[in-house]
Amino acid sequence: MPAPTKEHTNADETGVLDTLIVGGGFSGLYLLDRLREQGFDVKVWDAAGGLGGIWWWNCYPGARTDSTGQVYQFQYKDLWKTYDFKELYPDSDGLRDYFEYVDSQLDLSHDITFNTFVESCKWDEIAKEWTVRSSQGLEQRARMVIVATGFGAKPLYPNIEGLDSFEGECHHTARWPQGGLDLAGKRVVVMGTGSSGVQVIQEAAAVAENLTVFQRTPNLALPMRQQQLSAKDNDRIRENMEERFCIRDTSFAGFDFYFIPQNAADTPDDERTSTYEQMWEEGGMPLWLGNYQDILNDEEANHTFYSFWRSKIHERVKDPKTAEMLAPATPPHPFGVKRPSLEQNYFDVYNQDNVELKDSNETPITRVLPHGVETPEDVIECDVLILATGFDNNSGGINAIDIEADGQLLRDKWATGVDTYMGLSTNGFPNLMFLYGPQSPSGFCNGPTSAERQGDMVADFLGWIKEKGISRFESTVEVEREWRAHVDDLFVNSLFPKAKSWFWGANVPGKPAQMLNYSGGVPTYLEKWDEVKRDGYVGFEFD
Ligand code: N01
Repeated sequence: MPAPTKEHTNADETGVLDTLIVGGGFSGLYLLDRLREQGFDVKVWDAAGGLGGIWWWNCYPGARTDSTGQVYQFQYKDLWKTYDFKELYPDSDGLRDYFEYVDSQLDLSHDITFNTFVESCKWDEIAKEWTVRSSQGLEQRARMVIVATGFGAKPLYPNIEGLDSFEGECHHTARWPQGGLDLAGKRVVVMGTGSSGVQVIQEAAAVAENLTVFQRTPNLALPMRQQQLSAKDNDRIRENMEERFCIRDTSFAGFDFYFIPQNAADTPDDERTSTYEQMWEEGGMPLWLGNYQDILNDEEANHTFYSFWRSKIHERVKDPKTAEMLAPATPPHPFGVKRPSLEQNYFDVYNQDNVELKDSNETPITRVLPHGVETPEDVIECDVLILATGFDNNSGGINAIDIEADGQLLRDKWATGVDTYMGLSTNGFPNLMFLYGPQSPSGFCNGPTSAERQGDMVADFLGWIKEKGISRFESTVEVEREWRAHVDDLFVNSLFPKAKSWFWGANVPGKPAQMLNYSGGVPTYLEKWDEVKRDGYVGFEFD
């Protein structure tokens, strides 16, 4: 691995950086490295206390990827050739170890300031630069700002009376104590059964004195099929990684598999069931984004998989009432239009005497008391209250920053809906770009794939800007209107509106209902950008 060749500097002689990147997850790190290599003076500011972005924050018991480590890593610079994952699906400690490894190879943290929450970015039209301030009072001027805060930077807290009065341990999964919290022998309540909920529930069920889970919508979770990996396993896996990376760059969601090029609706029942059985044994995300090609568009086709899934869950859960709550006869929504999680023993824990499932539509938590939670039926005493209630996804982390240009705040511009050009930029806010931003493939794209492919798009674009001596760029209103219409059009013509999901902001009370994730697939997205680039970055205006 070559040592970084660029001599790192803080800024030019006037104290202005070329680029400040907000956020040091996969996307921010990749861009940092690419821009450094292009000779940019670039820094990253990150609110986290260490590397890894969302994997630094999400350190709750059981936090782990829903993608195999092999596809959930950087492809570039052959970093994958010399790193061994200990598990097929690494946990947050495993991910932190991976980021340390990347840092040891690329010396990224040299240019990152941690524990630095960016509070504001203000554009100066005369100087053509941004002034960025942190909540701790740091200030930095930069010609360009890249917001790479990820899709889950802003935790969503439920609005429940008395939450502040709780005298036990109350934590959002994404703000879990860094030193850990022992759940052994505790009385635990978990609110939420999304990916974070499923994972923390599995761990809490194993050690808690008792665990009460509040479910609002069943999670149509899929088997993970976790494996421990030896050095030999890693060597074997690496043998065809080149091929898998090629698929990663050309598949719908940036994973190493494609949809089955056949409709479930046109497949004979026996054949379809046997395919489902085989995929079920293999487990993982192919059951979602590598299933029959019509599964996310045709409700009848979709239902064939839902029925299969439901029968599998009912086989595992002994109490019929609980089984029905987890996997109801009437689907809560079509399969896969809300992100399914991967589980190891999630459904089995409901067979344990110490675990109880509550339907929060019928018996919601109405009030939090100092020593428990109150429902219309009873009071549940508890020591630990876990809020696995998700995020103000996609736009929440960006809107948490006072991004201001020409007297306008970005969050005000977006108050009635997000407008971007391919999820990368927005009119009225020059020299500002987003990575993994709203209206990009984001929620439908494997994180590292997006980090690298979108990172390349942005790095090439910024390199071109520099080469041309351009001091100001801004995308136009027309192109962002077209992009929004395109994203919306894909959405209304799909099954996605049938689930209240974070994909379109439906999980956040009062948030405008709008698709925030480009659902046209990564290859189409990349092709569209190729056209933009080929035509001289059409859609942008330059000074
Ligand atoms: O959040 P979520 P998450 N009253 O929004 C419930 C990624 N991720 O942190 O479904 C009652 O999915 C809410 O109910 P409902 C991954 O992309 C990945 O779990 O809205 N309930 C839901 O059950 C994932 O999709 C990994 O009806 C309330 C839960 O809380 C995304 O992050 C791990 C409520 C929130 O689920 C978000 O996952 C973790 C209320 N007021 C996360 N408010 C891996 O890769 C919310 N809920 C492994």
